[in-house]
Amino acid sequence: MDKELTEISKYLSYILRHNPGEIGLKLDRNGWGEIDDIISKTSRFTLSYELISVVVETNDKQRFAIDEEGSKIRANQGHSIDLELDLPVRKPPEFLLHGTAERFWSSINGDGLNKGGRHHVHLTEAESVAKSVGSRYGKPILLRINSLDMHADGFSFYKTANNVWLVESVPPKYINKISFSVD
Ligand code: HQG
Repeated sequence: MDKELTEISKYLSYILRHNPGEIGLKLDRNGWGEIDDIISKTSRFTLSYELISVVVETNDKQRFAIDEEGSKIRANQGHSIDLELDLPVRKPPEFLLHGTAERFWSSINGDGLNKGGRHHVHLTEAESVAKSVGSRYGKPILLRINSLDMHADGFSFYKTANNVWLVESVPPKYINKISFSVD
């Protein structure tokens, strides 16, 4: 992604996930905002429909979705504001992965995975994704989650449009620290 697209992506993440009020934007209860409103209320960049479309399409993690009519946009995941992503409950695979930093391990081993400031704990099927997510906080470690056992025990799993698995929390008994096999 070129630098301007990255800057716009960060800006859209901020207003769609955390602070639409910063530009006086209204999101509906499922997190959708009118693209025309974003364009007219944004002063930091000269946005256009085409530019926003390019940001959405080229985004490295497919962070955003445009609705079927093409008039609204939302963040696929990662919100801190109160909303309902209206995702269907899904049966997870046997295992899912979570990448985190070594320095968090003793706390996670004691308390399990907590959602922190986000709405959910984020899990992935891809080891490479877990590694890069974990690397943001220090030396990465890989956790394998017994997701199918959790599902059998009544935990609800959701999958976002960009293949992130979401769950409210992960108690320690479902977590195993394993080794990376990818470079
Ligand atoms: C850790 C990015 C201590 C947790 C990525 C993580 C992802 C604990 C950190 C998305 C803990 C929270 C989310 C406990 C959890 N004790 N540490 N009990 N429970 N943690 O950023 O999963 O670029 O909120 O392991 O791709 O790292 O934003 O969550 O290290 O999909 O689109 O607390 O963010 O996507 O960190 O990342 P985060 P995450 P975007």
